[in-house]
Parts: sequence; structure tokens; C-alpha cells
Amino acid sequence: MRKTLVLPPLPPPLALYERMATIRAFESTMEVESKAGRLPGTFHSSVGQEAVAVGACASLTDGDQIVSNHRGHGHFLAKGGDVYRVMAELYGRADGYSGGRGGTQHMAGASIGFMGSNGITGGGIPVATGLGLAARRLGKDNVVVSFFGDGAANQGTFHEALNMAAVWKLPVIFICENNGWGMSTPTSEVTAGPSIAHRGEAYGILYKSINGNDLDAVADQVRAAIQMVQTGVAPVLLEAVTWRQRGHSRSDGCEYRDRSQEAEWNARDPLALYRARLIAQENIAVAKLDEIDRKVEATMQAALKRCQALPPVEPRSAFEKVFATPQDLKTPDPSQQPLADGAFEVKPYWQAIQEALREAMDRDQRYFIFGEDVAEYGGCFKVTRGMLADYGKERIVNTPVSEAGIAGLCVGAAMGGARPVGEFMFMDFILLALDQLLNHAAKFHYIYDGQVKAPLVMRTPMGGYRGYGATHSQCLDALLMHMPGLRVVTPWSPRDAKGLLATCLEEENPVVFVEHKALYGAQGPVPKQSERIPLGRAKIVRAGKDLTLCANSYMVSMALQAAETLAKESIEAEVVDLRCLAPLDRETVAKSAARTGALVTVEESHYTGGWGAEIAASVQELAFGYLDAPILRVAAADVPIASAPEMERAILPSADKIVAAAKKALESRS
Ligand SMILES: Cc1ncc(C[n+]2csc(CCOP(=O)(O)OP(=O)(O)O)c2C)c(N)n1
Ligand SMILES: [Mg+2]
Repeated sequence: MRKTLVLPPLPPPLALYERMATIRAFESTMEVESKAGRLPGTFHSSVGQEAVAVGACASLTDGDQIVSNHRGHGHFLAKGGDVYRVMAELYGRADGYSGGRGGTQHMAGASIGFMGSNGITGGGIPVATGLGLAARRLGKDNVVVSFFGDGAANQGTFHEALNMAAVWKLPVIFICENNGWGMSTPTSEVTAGPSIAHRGEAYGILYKSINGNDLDAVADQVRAAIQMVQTGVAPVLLEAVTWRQRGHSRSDGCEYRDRSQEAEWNARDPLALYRARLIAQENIAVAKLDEIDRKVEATMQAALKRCQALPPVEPRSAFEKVFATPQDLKTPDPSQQPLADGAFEVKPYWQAIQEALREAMDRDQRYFIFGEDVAEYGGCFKVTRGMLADYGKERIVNTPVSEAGIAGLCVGAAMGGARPVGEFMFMDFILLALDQLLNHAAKFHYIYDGQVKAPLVMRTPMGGYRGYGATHSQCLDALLMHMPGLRVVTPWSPRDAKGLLATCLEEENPVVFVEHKALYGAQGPVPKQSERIPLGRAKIVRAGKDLTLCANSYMVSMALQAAETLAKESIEAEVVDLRCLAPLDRETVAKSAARTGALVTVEESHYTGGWGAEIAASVQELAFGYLDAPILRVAAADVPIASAPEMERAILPSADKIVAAAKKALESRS
């Protein structure tokens, strides 16, 4: 809750007029540039919607945050964005807010609380809610405003975020700009219920429909909403009914619209209405307003001139800022050293994971655990068992069954300075959250030019061998490694599980930490002294000279079993545990394969497009001349994981299948 219940005074009417006029002039100027082909990409004009942006931001401070959508130039300028730098971003220049990485739909100005525009319809709503969660958890008194369109109100993220914000009374003001259209589709054609505002009733929160073309009405209602949020009656849903005066984007001529309806709405133009009100009710001289218009136009022309003179961005900068911190290549890996007698205890994988969680939680109050049934139940696989008693409900947080919401709130919470540790009950469910993980968590640091970080850790168990069937058995680790910007960690041993998780929890980058159901009970030595294992270092867990078996997670157990069998036939297999899929340690595998001359990859993800294919390609690039056998892959077959044990066994890798592949590789040795 806000420590001071005093709102800053509303800016004077002329200042508000100037802000609206600035947005209008910006959009009009850029529209010309866009249509002339001088801007890369698309362009979404907010002409006609200026009163929502300016009215909503009128009572916000720099400490308050907003999350915008694809139609975000107006929001940014209303929040205090610099005209020149927003413009430069549209031109794709280095001076732009995102240094050219973001473009029109992906800009941020974190220092003034503009936490990003967003090209995914509805994607920003849980992110804003997560920022509200961080504010609440860290005892900050700011509010967060989530701007989105009527189209976005039909996304699941809207409902998941509203529910979560309501359950936890988060300081978020949801502002739906209902401009009547989602691209060419009229809102009324695809939206049920009496109004979007009424959807607030379902979540038991305050809601109101307002005239979005009336700046005073928007400013008053948002002020009232801030007060509601301040007094803990949060959150609030406002539906600002307005009109998109232009086409959806650059190429849209609005052929699908009724011209008389357009004329009706254009007669209710928010800038013209406000101007008329200032003249009629505030006794402001027309000349004064004309002077502001001229000043705004001069600002626009000056910015335009500067932008048009800017050199193209340096192409090399495209490769910078993917991660907040680069891979640690320097720190020695303590886990390469064997543990001395007395320096370790033997314990199960699940407990090693919990210890890493506890150490972080004990060290830093900002960490919290966030997932379905993680509190009393201790998580589906009991990894957080007993933690509720020690950390309480505030830090071990049961969530609704809302995977996109869980991930999205974690992204926002991490951006807001909290340290979320999310849990997906089964890895299969991550598919519901991929937008938040892959479009947001993995990209924000990059597209917002390093202004925001999303240091979240999402834990999840993968894997079959338990008869759970096709939606509860998958290994989707390979799918995640495809996306730049994400760390993907898949430990096998309890020691690695603890040491790698400890590192992940201190990462400044988003991490998916993938555990394996079949390993939770597996025992192994774990050092008494906590250690940090650097990411992206594979480990040789068994030395051998005849061929290399490269595996990760539970498949390391299988590969070791296969190596035992092979040893009985005097075939010495080296087993490499990848440990991380991103960063991927291609070199260690290639060196091992170069020594042994043969490589078999062993993974539980599906054969086609699995990580084995990636490793095989890399090893032939790095060590082709040293190989004297074809690289073979053992993987889950390309069928869904069946439930019956006999079928599941037929589909998934086994020690026998690895042995067979190893022999086949060696038989075809040149
Ligand atoms: C997830 C997703 N689906 C579809 C799109 C394509 N798209 C971009 S804007 C838009 C319409 C959004 O309508 P609304 O939320 O009302 O915002 P408006 O454009 O009216 O401001 C669509 C379908 C997208 N960007 N993201
Ligand atoms: Mg719309």
C-alpha cells in the first residue's frame, strides 16, 4: 500500500492539452513517414485514443509503472517518453529507446516506469500483474497500469491475471481501451457479456466503463482507481470506450468500416473536445492553444530532422544484450573435483533441490516459491514439502491453475525486483505458458535494450517411465533450447541439482530448471558446503576409450547402465552428462567424441528435432576428422508417450537400446 495517501495534483489543463497534442502530432508525422516507406516494419496509430493515455498517466508518478501493448506510442509519450528517442526507435536507430532492437511494438523506458510495449495481444497483462506483485511483496507504494485493447480482453491471460490480481489484491489498474475493433473484427461480434468492464464483477473487483474520449473523465476515474488501490481495495478494471480513427496498421485502409459510423466518432475527437472545453469552460484563449500547437509541431519537426540525419544502426549490435549477464566461462567448476570423505552427505535429488531453495530463501527475503499446490501439499512431487512451516504462506504461494499466469506474473515480478521461483507441476503444462517464457522472459532484456531483466527460475519435472500417458510424461527440454535468451538446465545427480540450482537462483537471466520424476528419489553425495556449478559445462561421469555416450537428466542413469553392459563385452564407453542444454557445451562432447572416435546421443525427448540432432551436427562440425563411425541417436520415438507399460517401454530409450546403438556404431566403424 502507498505510504503516502496523497496524490500529486493533476497537471494544469494546458499541460494535458500539450501532451495530447504531442501524441497526435507524433502519430500524424510518423504515419506519413511510415506510408512513405521510411520506417521499417509496421505502424499502429493511436490517433483518437489520446485521452485515454494522457488521462490515465496524469496522476501517475515516475515510480508508478505502466505496461503497454502494440499501440503504445501514446502511452509512452503520456508517461513522459522523449519524442526524439521514441521516434528514433521507429526509425531503427541506435538513439531509440531500444537501440533499434525493439521497434514500434517493443520499447521500454524503465527509468520513467514505462515497462514495455508488447507485440503479443494480451501478453502484457500478466506481466503488469507481476509488477504489481513485486511492488506488493517489496513493500513499494507504486501502482501499475496495464493498457490493453478490447481484443486482448478475450485472451486467457486477461482472465488469469485478473483472477490473480483480485485474489492477492494487487495494486494494478487494468485499463481496457475499447476502440471498437480488433483489427477488422468489430468487438461486438466476438465479445460476450454486457461489457468488458462487467467482467470485473466475476472477479469481485471494482470496475467501470468510462468515456475514453473525455480526458477529464479518464483522469478522474484513474485518480479514483489509484486511491482504491492505495487503500488496498485493489485492483480496478476500467473500460475506456473510444475509437481507433485510423486503420489497424500501416496497410489497413478500413474498407470494412461504415463511413457514417466513422464520421460520428470523428465528431467526438478527444483532442478537439478538450480544446473546445478549455476555450468554453476554462477561458483559455484560442491563440494560447494555437501557440501550443505550433510548439508541438516545432518539437516534432526538430525530432524528425534529427532522426532523418541519423546513421543506420551498427549491425553488430544485433548480437548484443541477449542475456543480462554472459555465460560464466571463467569460474572453475567445483563439481569436477571428487568430494573428500566427510565433506558430503548422501541424500536424494529432491532434497538437494530443496536445500538450494532454502539457502536462497534464507539469504534473501525477495525469493518466493510460486506454483500449484506448492504449500501444504509440498508440490506434486513433494520437492517443497515442509517449507511452508518454515517460510509461511507469504513466501510459499499456492497459485490458481493458470500456467500462463504463473509464468507471466513471475516475469513481471522478476522485472520488478522480486526473485520468483515458479513451479510447473508437470513439464507438459509448460506448453500453456510458452508465450510468457519464450516471447517475454527470453526476449525482454534484448528487445528493451537491457533496461529490464527477468531473473526468474521456473522449475518443472519432466519424463516418462511411470505410465502417466501422453500429457504427463513428455521431455520438452529440447523445445526450450531453441529459443535465444533462456537458460535450460537439466541436472542428473543430486550434487549437480543443488549446485546448478544455486547458480540459477543467482542468475540475472530467465532459467527453466528441468528436474526428472524418476530421479527425485535417487540418492547421491551432496557437499556439505554449498557450491555454485557454472552453467553450460558438461561433465564426464564415466571415462572410456571406445565410444562416447552423451546424455542428460535421467538418461545419464540409462547411459551408465548401458556402459556397464558394454564393459562386460570389453567395450569401454565414456559417458558425458550435458547437464545444461542452454548454454550447450558442444566442445566437451566433441573432444570426447574425438578421443573415442564414436558418439551415440541419448535423450528422452522425441527423435525428430531433439537435442541429439543438434549435438550430432555440432560434433561433425567440430570433430569430423576424428570420427570413424556415424553418430547415432537414441531418443523417444516420434509418437505420443503411451500409457501401457509395454508400449511406453517400446517408445522410450532403455539401456538395451543404447547398447544396441553403441554396437551398431562400432560395427560400422571405418
Ligand atoms: C497473440 C496475438 N494474436 C494476434 C495478434 C495479431 N494482432 C495484432 S493487434 C490485434 C488486434 C488487437 O485488438 P485490440 O486488443 O482491441 O487492440 P487494438 O489493435 O484495437 O488497439 C491482433 C489480432 C497478435 N499480435 N498477438
Ligand atoms: Mg481494439
